[in-house]
Amino acid sequence: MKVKEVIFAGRSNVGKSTLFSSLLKVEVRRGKKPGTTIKPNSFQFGKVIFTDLPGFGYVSGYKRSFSEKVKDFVVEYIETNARRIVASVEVIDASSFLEIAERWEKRGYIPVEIEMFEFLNEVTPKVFLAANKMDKVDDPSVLNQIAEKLGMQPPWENWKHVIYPVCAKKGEVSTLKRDLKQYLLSLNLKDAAKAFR
Ligand SMILES: Nc1nc2c(ncn2[C@@H]2O[C@H](COP(=O)(O)OP(=O)(O)OP(=O)(O)O)[C@@H](O)[C@H]2O)c(=O)[nH]1
Ligand SMILES: [Mg+2]
Repeated sequence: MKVKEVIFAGRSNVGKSTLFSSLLKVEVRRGKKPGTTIKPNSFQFGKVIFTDLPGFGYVSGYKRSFSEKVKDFVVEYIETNARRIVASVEVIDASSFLEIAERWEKRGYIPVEIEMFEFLNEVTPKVFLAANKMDKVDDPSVLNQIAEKLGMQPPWENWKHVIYPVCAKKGEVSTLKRDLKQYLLSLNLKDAAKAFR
């Protein structure tokens, strides 16, 4: 059987690397500043490669043209590896997603994470949306609003198999871990399921 891949993608500083490390038995660099992950971090368990991608969007200390390059790189990486990618995890920062999305929409742009969500749904067979930093969310309607922004009809609970509230920093990732594992098992990727903490 050929090798398969699971990718983690999302805007810079949303906690992709933190989530990656709290789900899997690996340690990748996490950072206080956006732009910590510059190159993809890939780890192979059994027949599955798990890849933590660099974050697109604003990167501290770099020009805008740099973040565009990172986005192009991420898109190209996904397109190049599309045939072996069995799932993608798009990570968002649930505490700032709506504000950033609305700011972009006001300027007449499609927010980059919405664009990415649509792209991932087109190119990869299964998308898990990890709504991270839930410890910073007070408003209980945020998940409904996020669902709506991404084109899903609230209540978000109807999309429990798509939207996973998590707090990577505290290791509160159980539903996402369970379903990602289960999904890989359903593809008969038993070794890969051992990659999880
Ligand atoms: N409050 C809170 N902070 C978090 C959580 N998860 C990650 N962080 C913080 O978010 C910051 C960025 O984390 P990273 O995991 O490096 O983020 P990243 O998305 O990999 O960033 P890039 O590699 O720059 O794209 C760090 O300061 C983390 O401690 C969370 O669940 N809650
Ligand atoms: Mg990172």
